[in-house]
Amino acid sequence: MPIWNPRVETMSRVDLEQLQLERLQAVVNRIWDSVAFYRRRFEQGGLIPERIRSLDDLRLLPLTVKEDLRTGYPYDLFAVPLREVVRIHASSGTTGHPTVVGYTKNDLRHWRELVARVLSAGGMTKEDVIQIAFSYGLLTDAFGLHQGAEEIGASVIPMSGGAAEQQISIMQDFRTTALVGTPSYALQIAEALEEKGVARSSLHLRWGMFGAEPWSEPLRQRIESLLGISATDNYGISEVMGPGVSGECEEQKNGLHINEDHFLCEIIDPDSGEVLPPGQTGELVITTLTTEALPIIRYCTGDLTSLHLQPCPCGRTFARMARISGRTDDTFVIGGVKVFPSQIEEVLLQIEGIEPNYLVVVDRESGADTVQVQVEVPGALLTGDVRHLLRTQEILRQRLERALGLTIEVKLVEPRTIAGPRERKQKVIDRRKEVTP
Ligand code: DLL
Repeated sequence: MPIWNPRVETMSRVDLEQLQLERLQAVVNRIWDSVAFYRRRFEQGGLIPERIRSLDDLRLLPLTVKEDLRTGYPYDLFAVPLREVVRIHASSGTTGHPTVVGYTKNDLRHWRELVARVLSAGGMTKEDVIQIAFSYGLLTDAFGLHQGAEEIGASVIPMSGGAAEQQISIMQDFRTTALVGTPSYALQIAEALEEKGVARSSLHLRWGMFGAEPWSEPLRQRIESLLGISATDNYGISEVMGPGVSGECEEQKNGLHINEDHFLCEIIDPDSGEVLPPGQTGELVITTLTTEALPIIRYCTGDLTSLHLQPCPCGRTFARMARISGRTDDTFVIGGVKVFPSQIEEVLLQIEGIEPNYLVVVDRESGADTVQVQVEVPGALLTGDVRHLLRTQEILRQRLERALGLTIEVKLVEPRTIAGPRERKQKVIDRRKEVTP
């Protein structure tokens, strides 16, 4: 499989680390000069940019968390004036403040290049017709992948979401060879194909590149066999750019190559903050090395993975990260939209007589993700007037659906039935990982 930028993607680790150090020193100097938030943080820690002399010194720098970006909403953490920003996106999720990401012209140039690398690693070339099945909008997904697909010279179809049948007929008519979207959507499309008895031979599909949410090896196999494609995983997070952070190579499908010349990745113990060695699982922390508009230092992604430095038979020298195995918090992703349990809590707190004792069960049925919110209600409500009970259930459902923008099933349960997870602090059970489709 061709490597998009062989000079960079196969460079020796020694050269790579030298490049990373130079870029790290440059970014630290830049934010010291231009982002008051970081200047304050550095000063509080008695740190000056000159202190960063080796890559190991990275750990002297403070961690940045999502809350910092929210507090700085919308533009406080930007390192350039707005006139230099040519694109603005926002992260998914929260009802309150999303986190805002800005891009300069150079940032967009880099973004295109990095997504091009990931698409090439997934097998795609200028010969392909790539159907982007992410929604075009504020999120980084569709636009990020779209411009990378154009960069490799492919013919790009900005399909967006929609009914699986529409995706299928466009695939047939436009002779789509590659599908790009979330794995759950790909499965829905694949199952619709099977249900409708559409012959696979009526499609020209060869590749699939899926990401933006967790998925498993069995799910990959199922999608591959239903669609008759080779499917790869790709990872990104809007706070540091969006898609294009890392992606699997089609040859190995064993870990996602990180674009390490633009992102410095660490794995930390989420409780102690201690940096963990390669191979150990912990929280992925990313420092951007080239970003101009929103440079970010040691960003705690909340995603659990491990890093692997062993050479890959594909020839790329960039470290690989394991498939994301979970989250440090209870955030979960449905169809590419991130949901924070605090959003559910906010809704419950607004309803009189209801305590925010709840458990979210995320599952997958016939390819579609489902969300059930179990809520403890006073015993008197359960044994009292049935109409009142049903009304409460309906109000909860409507308000949760409005707040989260998702279809929700509400189940009212007796007091203290959710005691276990509550004590464990765990508010979400994600059964999708257990499902072998
Ligand atoms: O989801 C960027 C993206 C778009 C990546 C399209 C890949 C493809 P956010 O909306 O900020 O950005 O959500 C980022 O999604 O912290 C992970 O929890 C989750 N996530 C992204 N990719 C994967 C993946 C985009 N391949 C959050 N596997 C991240 C598991 C993923 N989780």
